[in-house]
Amino acid sequence: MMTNNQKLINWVNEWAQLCQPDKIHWCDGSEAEYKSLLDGMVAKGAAVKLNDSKRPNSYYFQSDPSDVARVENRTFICTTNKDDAGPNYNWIAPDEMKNTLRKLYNGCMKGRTLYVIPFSMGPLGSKISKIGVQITDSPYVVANMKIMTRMGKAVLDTLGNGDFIPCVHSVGFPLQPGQKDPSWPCAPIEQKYISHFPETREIWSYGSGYGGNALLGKKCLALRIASYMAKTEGWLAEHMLILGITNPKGVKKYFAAAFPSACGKTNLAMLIPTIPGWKVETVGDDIAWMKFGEDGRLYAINPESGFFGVAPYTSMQTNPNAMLSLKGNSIFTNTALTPDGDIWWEGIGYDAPEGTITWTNEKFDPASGKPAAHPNARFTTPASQCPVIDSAWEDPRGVPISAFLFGGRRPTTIPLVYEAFDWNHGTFIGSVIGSEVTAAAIGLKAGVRRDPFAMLPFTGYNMADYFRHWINIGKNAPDKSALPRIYCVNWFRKDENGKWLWPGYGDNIRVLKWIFERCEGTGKAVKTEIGYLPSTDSIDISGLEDKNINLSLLLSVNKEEWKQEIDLIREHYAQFGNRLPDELADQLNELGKRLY
Ligand code: O2Y
Ligand code: MN
Repeated sequence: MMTNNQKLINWVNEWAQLCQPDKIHWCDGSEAEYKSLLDGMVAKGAAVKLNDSKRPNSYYFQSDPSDVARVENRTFICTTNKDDAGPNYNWIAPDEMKNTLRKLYNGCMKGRTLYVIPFSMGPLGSKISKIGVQITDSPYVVANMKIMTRMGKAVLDTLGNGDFIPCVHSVGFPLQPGQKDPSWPCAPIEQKYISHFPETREIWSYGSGYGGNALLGKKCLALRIASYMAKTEGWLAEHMLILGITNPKGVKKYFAAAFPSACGKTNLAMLIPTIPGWKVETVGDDIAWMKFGEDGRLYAINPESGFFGVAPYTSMQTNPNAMLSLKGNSIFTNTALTPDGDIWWEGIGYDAPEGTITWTNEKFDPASGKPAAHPNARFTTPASQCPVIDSAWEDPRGVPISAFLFGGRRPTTIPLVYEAFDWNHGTFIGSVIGSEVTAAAIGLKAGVRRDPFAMLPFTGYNMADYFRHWINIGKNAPDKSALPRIYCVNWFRKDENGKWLWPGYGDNIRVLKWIFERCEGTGKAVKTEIGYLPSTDSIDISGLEDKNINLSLLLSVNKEEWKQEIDLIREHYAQFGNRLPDELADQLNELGKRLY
């Protein structure tokens, strides 16, 4: 045992008694431990070691076809009162959930090893960081946690006799004596439970070995439990990337940005500017924890130490920095495997070599119409390998945030960029972001799918109370003039023929540049009904390949579309009843008055 923390030792022993593993292993976080776990999985046929001359120290996994993504319908917020979970979450009372799960956990680790993973979300020793301890019976989870968090003995040393956030995980597949272990053990969907107890700061996850269901530091701790703690303690735990942007004079600022899925969040975090002299560097690609510093500014850390990114359509064209981060020391899950021992996926930028194996372990037939990689195939890779990782990415004090960006995929209505009038208006903008979906997306109604602050699956409490928390952060800020400015961005506006109006990718620097200049006090803007918009001459389009950029359309406010938007926002707000903060209802009314 590597600790004298009696509370931790007792907790591990209690769970071991219930789960009945064959062995207990306290993870020290060493390279030797990592290698031995992965080599063990290779020996069992659960993993493939990739060709060292192509991708050194990297491994390939195929999950069970029933266990390929976060399972929102099996994710629960277990607060004492149902209303505290609110209208957007599955709720079961804590005692009832614990009774159900104790029965499932009983003997669930038979034939397996219980791994104890001490981990820190955030740099060790930072005032903003939090320590968790996850128990799991999945060596795959241990290996991924080693990349995604600071993990092992050093964490126990920092913890001493202090408090930790307890995280329980099992794949839910006990082994009878002599029973063969499948390469990806997991439980059937109706036995999967990703359960959060925000009031007691506990996570109990059962039945899935995949991503956000199983790497409990990420969505479960760093967003659902942390957002509840942040509300109670007066800070922010957000589903935001963090980037540093430097102008040609060497002045640097940091922005944090929230987007619903499929908006290119990782691409923006690692953007390569198309305007000479500008530089973008990455602090984080998914989560930001922020607290006020002594100077009254909000300081952000990335609580993670790796990227768990979507592989398909990541390429040297769309995101060279992500591709270069994957040069080695990485884990690939549900991509395709090439005959020469490397990985492949749709949109990687070249054809699959003959003999490529799909994520379902079949020979890939491009004519079959079935993809070789699962659309949610993932890479797990150390953030330190990103060629543009920011020099301050592990600064325990965090980085000072100058601007928040909120976005979504909106073919109509929303201009390329606009600035909020003030904090409450910015909170209003965050509370209504979303992406337009077509009816073809299975199980969804066509229209705008709202994903407030991109936190819909991730607040550990009632979304209306989360809005109230954002209003309160502005109200109680030590220096209101030091609060980040708030922007709405939309790279996805189309013309009447359905053609994208904006090139996106590296050209998004042109929008970031305007935001940078606004924060400096130099960027020009016009006041409109919806916020401050750039004057058309203040977006730098010099050197753009496409000379026909229609900036007037990109920056136009179509009043008829906005009147419809108001009706849609009213419907969205209705679900929160009288828990919706008055300040947001007022924002909507004021917008209406400005437009009618
Ligand atoms: O499918 C999963 O389990 C991964 S979910 C995920 C992973 C990395 C970053 N963001 C997300 C997300 O769902 O927002
Ligand atoms: Mn995410």
